[in-house]
Amino acid sequence: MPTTAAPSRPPALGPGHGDPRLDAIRAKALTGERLSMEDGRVLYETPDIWSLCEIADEVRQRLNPGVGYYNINRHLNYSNICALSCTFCEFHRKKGDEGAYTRSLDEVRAEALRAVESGATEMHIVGGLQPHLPFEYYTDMLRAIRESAPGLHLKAFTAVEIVHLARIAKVMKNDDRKASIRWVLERLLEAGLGSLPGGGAEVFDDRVHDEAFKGKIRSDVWLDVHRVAHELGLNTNATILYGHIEQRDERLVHMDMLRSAQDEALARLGYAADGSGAITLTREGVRPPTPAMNDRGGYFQTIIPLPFFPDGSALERLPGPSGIENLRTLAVARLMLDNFPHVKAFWIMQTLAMAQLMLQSGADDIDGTVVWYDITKVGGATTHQEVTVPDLQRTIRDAGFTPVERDTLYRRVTRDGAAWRIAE
Ligand code: V47
Repeated sequence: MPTTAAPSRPPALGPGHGDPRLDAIRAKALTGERLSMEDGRVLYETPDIWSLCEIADEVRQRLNPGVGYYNINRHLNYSNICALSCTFCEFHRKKGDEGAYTRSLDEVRAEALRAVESGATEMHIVGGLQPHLPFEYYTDMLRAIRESAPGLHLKAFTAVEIVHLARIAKVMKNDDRKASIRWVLERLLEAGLGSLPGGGAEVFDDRVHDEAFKGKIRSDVWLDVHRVAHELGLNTNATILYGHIEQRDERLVHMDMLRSAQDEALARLGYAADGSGAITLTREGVRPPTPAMNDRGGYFQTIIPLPFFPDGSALERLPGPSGIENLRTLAVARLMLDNFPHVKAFWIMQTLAMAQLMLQSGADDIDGTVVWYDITKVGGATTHQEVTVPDLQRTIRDAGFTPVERDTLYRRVTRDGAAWRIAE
């Protein structure tokens, strides 16, 4: 049953009409005490959306005071041919379908050069589970980009694709899944992989999985891919795709599973846990991980809540989440994921206007200049999705924050036109 259009929900309270239940939650969040699932339910139920956003902002200001991050990036979708047919996805095609494509290495190289000319620091590379390509296509693709554009950070392949690669390379062993994943990641690393994007997580729940994305990897496998990446020193991101057939409680379970996995990653980097095993970054004196602090990475950088777009998918009958639900979910994610350094309001899916409100409600990042985003197309299939750097900067400044260009690993970038370097 969709959770996004519940008519019985109480109206939001205006400013000054506080929900007293939020006082205790505020105190916990600001002293670095982990919020419980019950706290999460209160955050989802409260009509006092203003206080919720304010508390999320207080936490965000502690972790990332005063700044709004953006980056200059390019998306490369190397193929939309996919062995799966997930009901929520409008991107996938079968070989021979109208509009099906797979990029050649020459096309990939040309795209990388265009990215460099436009000053991009990152290429975000994802595609369908293409059943007709050999494993070498992927390593050759990374090498081709690295050779033509050595400075570009390659954020590539969701956990779902990594498992697909283990299968097409015929190294997938069900009795030692992590070893198979490591085999793939080591080869991709050697070819130039810089980090993993957060896609493919959807909602970590078997019921939702079987109804909406059967055939995709389940939560345990998705988390294993990110665990192995962290063990190898790679940073990764995480997503949650909400507003379709899942319940709000299932979203909270998803967030809880992510923060447990981040506890493991931070413990490996030397962070001390409290008595319950939790490592919160909001405790007094704790500094969020940054590449400058650690010799190596190996943790989740950011959570990206993705609102479901029904149009063109097999779930077109669903309404999709409302603006308030989007704002609420982002604020809840900031508060529940107390060990994630960053929260991203992905403007392509949220819109720039909504991203401004989100910057004031827990988000510290709005993603990048993008150019072409093929997975969901706000405004129709022909929309060229690009904003200029001044657009992004104005969006952030108008929301009350200092725009800061970052690279993929959240290091500050200084630039002179298309030439850039990491700030000291
Ligand atoms: O995994 C698919 C989602 C994801 C729909 O890591 C949909 O920095 C909404 O993961 N409506 C891909 N969402 C996007 C993604 C991402 C985006 C930006 C930054 C980063 C990062 C990661 O898009 C998929 C899936 O969860 N998706 N179909 C849809 N109809």
